[in-house]
Amino acid sequence: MATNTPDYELYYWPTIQGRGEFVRLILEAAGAAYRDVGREPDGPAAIQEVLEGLEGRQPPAFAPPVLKADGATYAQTANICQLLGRRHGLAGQSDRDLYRVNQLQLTVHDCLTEAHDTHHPISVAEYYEDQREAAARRAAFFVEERIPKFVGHFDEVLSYTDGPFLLGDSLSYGDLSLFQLLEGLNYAFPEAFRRATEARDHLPALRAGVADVEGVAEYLESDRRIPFNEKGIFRHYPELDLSG
Ligand SMILES: N[C@@H](CCC(=O)N[C@@H](CS)C(=O)NCC(=O)O)C(=O)O
Repeated sequence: MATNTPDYELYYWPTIQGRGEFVRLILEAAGAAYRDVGREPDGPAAIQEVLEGLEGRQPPAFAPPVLKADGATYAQTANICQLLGRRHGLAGQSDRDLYRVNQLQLTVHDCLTEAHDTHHPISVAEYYEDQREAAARRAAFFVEERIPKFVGHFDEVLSYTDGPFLLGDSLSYGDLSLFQLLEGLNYAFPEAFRRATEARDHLPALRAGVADVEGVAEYLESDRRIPFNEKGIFRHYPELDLSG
């Protein structure tokens, strides 16, 4: 949501959802005013500056996404999500809630990393096409063993309240991130995801509940939501999915 007086600046690659999407979803759900700087004409140069800590006395960040808030820069997706979640009432009511949400967030990131490594098991610096053999081996374990294990875990975690969210009817930033992960798995590995979720009651309610949040619903329909594509973390290569 770009306005003249943004509260936040997000620095992330302009053509993919990637890890930036976990940040965007919180900003959109919160109705926060932000600039998606990477998508502006001088975005790549701005990202480089913020990564190198060239703006004032900011320490460098290892990799995007980076969030600028109140003149300070913050990196690491889970860290940014927690910062925004706490500021915008999306982190529960207590320390116990906060750590529970963070636990979910970090598990989402564990799965995210494994999903990424299916198409880049050897090196992020090389093309998928140059590591296809290793990718096929890696992906086979992911779709057969890891997707069912993660998905089963998330469903069970959600079963401890009346739902639809981790903390019951109170949305947290962990729910937004779990939503994004599930959308991504569904895009990249539709057959494995279908099989892993067919007997799961709580995940469909979570997905529907998040998609129905006012700011999220509007965002998902907007052109600010970059479609999934084969440059991002969740890539649909049919040869890496289970066969139907
Ligand atoms: N753990 C970091 C990982 C950041 C990361 O890997 N960013 C990717 C884009 S999604 C990147 O540009 N990495 C560049 C690199 O690792 O050299 C986070 O969650 O923010």
